[in-house]
Amino acid sequence: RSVKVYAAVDLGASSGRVMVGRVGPDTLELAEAHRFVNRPVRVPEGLRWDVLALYGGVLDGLRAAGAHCGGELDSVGIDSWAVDYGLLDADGALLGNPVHYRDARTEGVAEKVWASVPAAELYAATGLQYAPFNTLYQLTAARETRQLASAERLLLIPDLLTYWLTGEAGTELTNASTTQLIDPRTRGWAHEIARRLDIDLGLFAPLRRPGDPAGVLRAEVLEETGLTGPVPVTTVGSHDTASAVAAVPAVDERFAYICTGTWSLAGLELDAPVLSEESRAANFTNELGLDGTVRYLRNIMGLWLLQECVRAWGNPDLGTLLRAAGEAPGLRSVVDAGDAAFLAPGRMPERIAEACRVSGQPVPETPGEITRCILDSLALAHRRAVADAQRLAGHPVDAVHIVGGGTRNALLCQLTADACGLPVVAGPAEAAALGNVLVQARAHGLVGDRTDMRRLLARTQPLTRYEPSGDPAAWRAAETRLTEAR
Ligand code: LFR
Repeated sequence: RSVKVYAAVDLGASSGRVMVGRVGPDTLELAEAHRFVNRPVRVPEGLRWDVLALYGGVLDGLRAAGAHCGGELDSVGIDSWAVDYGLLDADGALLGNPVHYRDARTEGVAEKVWASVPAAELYAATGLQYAPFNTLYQLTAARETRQLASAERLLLIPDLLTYWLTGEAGTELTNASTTQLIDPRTRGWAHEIARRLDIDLGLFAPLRRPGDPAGVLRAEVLEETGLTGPVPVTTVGSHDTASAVAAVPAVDERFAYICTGTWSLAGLELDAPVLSEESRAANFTNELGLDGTVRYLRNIMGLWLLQECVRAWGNPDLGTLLRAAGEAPGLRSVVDAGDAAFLAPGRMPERIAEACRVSGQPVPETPGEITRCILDSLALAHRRAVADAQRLAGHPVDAVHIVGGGTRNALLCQLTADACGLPVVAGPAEAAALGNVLVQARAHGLVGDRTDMRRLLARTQPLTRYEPSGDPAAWRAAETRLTEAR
């Protein structure tokens, strides 16, 4: 067959999906085989992922994917959000439900870590922006627990699911780079940091890289999904953002990207990390991408702000809400969409109103006004990240690519073009799944290097272009207002 069929398992914070990708020399088609909710559960000990439900969704999805190709899948790849993990005992059994990165256990932990390794030293060695949920802080928070004491293995979420599917344990590098235990210069473990923080790197399985084989589906999995074996599992950029960046359809190197979804991850693809003190102060991260590239980016709260409001409002129609936001006056009030104060779930409309009140701005009242405040604030955060990244890395850009779920939000794309003063190319929406599929196809010799992958995307995927419009002075003024309010 000149066209091969790959299944991409792509797990997001609110839903999981299994997509079927068909790839050939001039073909790149993606179809959704199965989508399921990912609902974190609050139990007395805290906020947890329902990882068995996720695995069940993956199996259902693989069965559905098989229905697209007569049970003959050429390979499977898995990506998910970053930083979280499951612990296994010596028998390989899962010890408890993986803790959600929004769980409160990491509150106040950073100060303890920095008492052993000062924040500046930590940045110079790992290149990761401060986020309370980085695995390093989670492991420090868990230090005294019996669960960690009895653990023999730590598997990041996509690695855990791969282990259940194949029986083989590994640690995928792009996702490992979000633990804050990897040195972005050597692309290997940061042994000295781990030693000083008393973190046992022996818990991690050996590193593997996108494109490496990760085993074959176990006989029981074949039986349960009706697939015809052998079905290889291929290591992809298992951090969803790494897969999404791989699927940015850029035609040259002068681009910035914004991966939009629950988060906005805005930045550049570089050959080497930027580890300056200025970069640390600007809270930029150096995660790893395909082929040893560096994803130099900032985490911005993203559409989480809107998702949480929509949940609080009882799930009104999104189209109607966005129309109301489009009609509401622009740049009336803005909040800092990078502020960790918005990390935890709950009471989001009130928290946004409060942030406007304390910074002396008009308080948005209707859902339309609050939505406009969120989208203006996100666009402003995108503007700052794109400008700061160019300056700090000395890497100028001519265009901003928006990929991921936010590409479906035309108002957000236009506001981002206006705020950045640059053309925005929006699409593909399913970037993580496409990056996942393309890395599998590349491992099987169907596409060439990263540039070939991007060319194939640019040729085959529908993209929308937004030209900057509006008043640049209004965005400058809003930025000043926000800086002064901090
Ligand atoms: C996006 C993402 C971000 C990561 C956050 C938490 O889905 O993977 O890149 O910072 O989730 O894991």
